[in-house]
Amino acid sequence: MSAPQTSSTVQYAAETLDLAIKGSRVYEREDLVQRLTGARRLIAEPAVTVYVVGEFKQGKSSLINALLTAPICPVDDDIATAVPTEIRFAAQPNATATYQPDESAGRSWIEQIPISELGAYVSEAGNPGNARRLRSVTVGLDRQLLAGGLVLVDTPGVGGLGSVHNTVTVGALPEAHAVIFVSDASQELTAEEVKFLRTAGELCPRIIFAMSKIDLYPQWRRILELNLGHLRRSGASVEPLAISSTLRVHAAQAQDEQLNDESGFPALLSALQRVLHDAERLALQSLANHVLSAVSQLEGTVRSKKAALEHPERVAELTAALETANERAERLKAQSARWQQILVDGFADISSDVDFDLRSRVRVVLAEAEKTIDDGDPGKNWDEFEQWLRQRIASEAMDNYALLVRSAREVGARVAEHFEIAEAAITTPTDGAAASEFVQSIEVDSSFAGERKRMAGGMAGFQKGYMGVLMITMMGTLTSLVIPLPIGLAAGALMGRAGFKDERKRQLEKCRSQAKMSVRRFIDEFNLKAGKDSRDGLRRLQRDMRDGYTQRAEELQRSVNEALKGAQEAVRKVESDTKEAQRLQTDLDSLRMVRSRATQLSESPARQQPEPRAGVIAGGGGGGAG
Ligand SMILES: Nc1nc2c(ncn2[C@@H]2O[C@H](COP(=O)(O)OP(=O)(O)O)[C@@H](O)[C@H]2O)c(=O)[nH]1
Ligand SMILES: [Mg+2]
Repeated sequence: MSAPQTSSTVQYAAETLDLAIKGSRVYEREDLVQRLTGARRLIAEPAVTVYVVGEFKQGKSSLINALLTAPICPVDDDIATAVPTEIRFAAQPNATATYQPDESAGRSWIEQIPISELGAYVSEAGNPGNARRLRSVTVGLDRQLLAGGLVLVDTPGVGGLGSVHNTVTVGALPEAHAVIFVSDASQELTAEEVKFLRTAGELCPRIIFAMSKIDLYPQWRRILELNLGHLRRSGASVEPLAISSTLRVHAAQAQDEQLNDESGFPALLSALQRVLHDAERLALQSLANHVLSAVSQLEGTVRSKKAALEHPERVAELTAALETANERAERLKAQSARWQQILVDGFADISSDVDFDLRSRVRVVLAEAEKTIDDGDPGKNWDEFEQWLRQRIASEAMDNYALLVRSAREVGARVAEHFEIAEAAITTPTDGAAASEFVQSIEVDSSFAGERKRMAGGMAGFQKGYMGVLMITMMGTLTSLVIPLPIGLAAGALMGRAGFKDERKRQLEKCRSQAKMSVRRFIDEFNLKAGKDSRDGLRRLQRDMRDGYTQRAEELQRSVNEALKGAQEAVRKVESDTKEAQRLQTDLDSLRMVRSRATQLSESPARQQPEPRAGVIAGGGGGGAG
């Protein structure tokens, strides 16, 4: 549901978009109308997603409740969150549960649930082991904090960061705007947490580290100091904060401003405001680029019409220049275009790199696993071993996924770069006859191609199109695979050692080789499925990028053709209608006005969000990270 807050900048952007759509309609450019209409989503339904992650019991759910000053997410010593819970704005409070797709039906389904019964759905106590087979729960609340489009996601964190459950969260990170990583002040960050933070930083642009429960641990400043050292050494880039959800709740009850400052929440709220602010700025820039692109194309048509009308004697020259541009646009669409080659080769490379990386990682785990089996007794510590193996594999899979995302982004940026160079050559033909004053007169403002923020073109589309599908299916793989328990030695061991030494040894060897066999089966299966998942994901991604750019190339060609048609028609009108020339000039003036509005939008800082108020306690302000 869309948020009720509309700032004047967003209003201005919406009006600018409407003007551009109107212009495209006048020139019967349904393709541009469609693109611009689609771009409205950027401002109409802002969703700024922030994942709250961390090991289990660190205070993630409490943090969300304290942010909202409402007991939404179940918290208790024994209640753990079992299902990702999404909290977003809704004028009418409501909650819905999304179920995992049915084996037979193959589609996920949704059910309304009473907010008061949330615990029965999202908590480990109410829904043990996620027996209800929920995929996620969404809660809509009419809180001011959420009104700007902020979506908070409470995650399970069951079974550790590198766990199978957590892969669902990891898969979603490339689409998240920020992550709040929660770890309490009872001890330093573990090696696993530091590793997670580093990898998460590769997947998501902004990581906030909230060290929690500072009310409970008087030595929290020292722990924070140590943690900052660990993070510096690991090269993880995070914003550290120290918070206490308990103090925040007390502060809200007592309306105590000073206590609220002590809770560290004002600093957390302003960090969130910055996330919202950046997201809005990116959305406005992206919207402005769409408008600029459409305006440039329309201007090309209008200018060539006008030029032909005013200088009929030089139409041949103009036509020749436009025909060259047309050929270029045709080539840009062809499979032999440079950007297409980069896309195809780039993705082929990623596919083999990612595959190789995964295999190497898994081989290391396999060697570790076999050594563990050789050194121990699989019959005795199989449960722990199994859990260790799953964690190791899931953790390696996460790093492998980070490699995939990083490489795909790099190829995406290179494709965008080459496409834009070619695009600029079409909109500003420069060679041969094209250097004439005619071409000057039809030249669209080339500053557009140069100025454009690359991220807002190719990358924004890429990020949107990218779903964390890989990891979700991977999770299916990992949970469905049951390592068969080897016939234990427990009974034999109970018989005592004396007299049975050889027999015991023989049985132990047998057990070890069975254990190794089942580990290999597990790993083979994992390799097979994970390999297929990443290949499928990459294929989808590549197709989306190819389709997106092909569409842009077609648009461009259509623009050049319209310009060509316009020039030819204009010259047929022998009367050299001054009225027509005037009308075209008016159109050009309108387009220039839309252009300047869009330029202004892409340059202006986004609106200042009104400070969120929780009770009477204002967000914003300093304090917190001592
Ligand atoms: N003293 C104190 N306890 C907290 C704080 N935040 C969370 N807790 C407690 O820590 C436990 C785990 O909290 P929870 O939010 O469920 O953790 P999660 O598993 O990470 O979501 C609960 O017993 C909370 O009451 C805090 O700021 N101060
Ligand atoms: Mg929780």
